[in-house]
Amino acid sequence: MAAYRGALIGCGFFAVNQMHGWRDLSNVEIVAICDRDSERLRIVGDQFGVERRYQSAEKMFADGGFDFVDIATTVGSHRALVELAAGYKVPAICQKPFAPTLADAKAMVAAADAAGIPLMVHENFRWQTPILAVKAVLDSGAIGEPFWGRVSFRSGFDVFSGQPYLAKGKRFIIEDLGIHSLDIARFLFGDASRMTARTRRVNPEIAGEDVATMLLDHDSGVTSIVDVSYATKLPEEPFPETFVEIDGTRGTLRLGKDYKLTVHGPDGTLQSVVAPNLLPWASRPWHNIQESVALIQKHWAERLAEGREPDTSGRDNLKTFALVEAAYLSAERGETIVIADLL
Ligand code: NAD
Ligand code: 89Y
Repeated sequence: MAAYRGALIGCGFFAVNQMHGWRDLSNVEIVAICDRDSERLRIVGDQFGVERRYQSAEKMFADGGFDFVDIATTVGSHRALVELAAGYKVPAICQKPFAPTLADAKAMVAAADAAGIPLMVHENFRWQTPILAVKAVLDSGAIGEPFWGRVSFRSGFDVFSGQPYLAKGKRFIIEDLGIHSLDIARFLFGDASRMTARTRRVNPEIAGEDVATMLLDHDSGVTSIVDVSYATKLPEEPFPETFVEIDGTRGTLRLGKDYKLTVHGPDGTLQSVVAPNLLPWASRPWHNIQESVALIQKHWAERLAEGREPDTSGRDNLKTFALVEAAYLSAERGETIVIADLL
């Protein structure tokens, strides 16, 4: 028997990656799955050979027999499902966006704390191989102290065919994708204290904003720009690559197209390719995201074993989520938002 028996709720578009990631971990076995939709339940159950299948999360928890739950549903159900897990004292992973509002997210962290369970947000972009490579360069001191940075995701990829709900929400790119870019900015430059943002909707066929430009003041002294767009038609489509630019006191770092990393310092210029691995079940161009799913799940299992809080815990994610809220508020009011006022 595996060291950890898991249950997964939400057998949709993205959960298949999570199921593959769990299958690759020798000490984890997914023993039960749940989806309201019987067809999705059947497809994923058959593909991964899971016998215990539920259309009701309540019933699955009542039957029990698992050590953690992986919540892979869309945002509307996250709070209820995390609170359900807390009620049964079952450690939980929750997909991003953590919650519809910061108030919901705070309540979820409080529920997990009261139950004494670990709670991790599946904030996987900081686990991408190229982003880990950027962080390693920063930590090595090769470019000195960073004072300016840019985290940029600009694409014209059709995300709506796989995730049609993305076209319908009042909020789109900041909540869906910018949330990852903001988390990367926190991962690289530390927590931010102030946010100024501007948004636009370019695509007339969707309800929310598809372009956002955000300016952040980090406590470390770094000023960063986080810019995201799904309205950018480039000659070569970079989806889903995040580009990074960092200026430091001793040099510069640039992560560009096709995972090319250039590090320039007092000793010269080093160029390398920090491409993600193409896992056997992965497919281009998603392989960068897919590998980060496997890596964050490994991190979860390690932290469960050590009894330590995961890096992207619910508590940590409140600080990323506050940046999302602040960006919408700033764009709406045309003002700079102080993050501490939200937390
Ligand atoms: P989806 O709509 O394809 O799948 C969600 C599934 O959950 C559906 O099959 C639905 O029937 C089921 N469901 C919803 N509420 C339920 C409930 N209360 N009980 C049981 N089943 C329920 O959505 P998706 O595209 O797979 O996205 C799921 C989540 O993953 C979203 O929050 C999305 O933002 C996130 N996501 C994350 C990444 C990433 O890289 N981290 C990438 C894509 C999507
Ligand atoms: O939902 C989004 C995510 O988290 O990563 C990419 C995505 O699938 C579309 O923007």
